[in-house]
Amino acid sequence: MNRAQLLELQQLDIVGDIHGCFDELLSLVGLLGYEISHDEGIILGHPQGRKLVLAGDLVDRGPKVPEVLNLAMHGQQASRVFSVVGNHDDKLLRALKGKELDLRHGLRESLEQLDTHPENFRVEALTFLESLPSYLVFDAGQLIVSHAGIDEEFIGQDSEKIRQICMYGKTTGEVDEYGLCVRYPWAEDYKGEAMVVYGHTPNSNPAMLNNTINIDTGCVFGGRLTAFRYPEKEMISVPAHKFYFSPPKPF
Ligand SMILES: [Mn+2]
Repeated sequence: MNRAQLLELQQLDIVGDIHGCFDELLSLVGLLGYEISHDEGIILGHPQGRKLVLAGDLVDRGPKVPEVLNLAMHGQQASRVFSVVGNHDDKLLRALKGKELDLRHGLRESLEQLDTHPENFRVEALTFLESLPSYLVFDAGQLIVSHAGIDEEFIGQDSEKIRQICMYGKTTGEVDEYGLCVRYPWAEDYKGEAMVVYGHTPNSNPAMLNNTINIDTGCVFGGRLTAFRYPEKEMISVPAHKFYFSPPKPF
């Protein structure tokens, strides 16, 4: 396994698509019992040693992308926060490397916010985004966190193709009435023993199916930011402080 990482951790709080919603993230981790330095915007620890896992799409669309990146980067260095790559994180990485990309769907907001930060912060952000694994495996293989989900056959492996599926998911080849590629409902086919926690597609409520759970509740679109607590399998969420960005389609 190269960019998929195996960790023996067992007490986790997994948070879906943050998209720059830093204030909601701080409220949520506060409710989860983490000790926070509000001045520095970082997590100092958890009394029970719990770890925070960010399920990708940390950036784009929302108001405080650099703050979310700072918390994730600091947390990674301190082994308190673990993150997987999402399609938006990958796109921002490519933009920071100088690639000309479509600035719609929130990339413009990320770049504008990062522009107000010193050059060394952008370099640190680039290095961090580049380091993100395709997916993470926890609890001796019983729990997988992957931004857009993962097929059972790919668990334990990694490749460029698998990384793309973890970030973007698969599509059916059809286009819906909003002009968007129809996402393949991979969870309907999932029969694995490992629980898969993912995001990528916003829902009004967390969606559980076949030992998978989608915890993207569309915070940046005025929904909620949700954490899935493992192994308790409980959910806790906070409402978005405002409607930050129009969703590509209603959810
Ligand atoms: Mn996504």
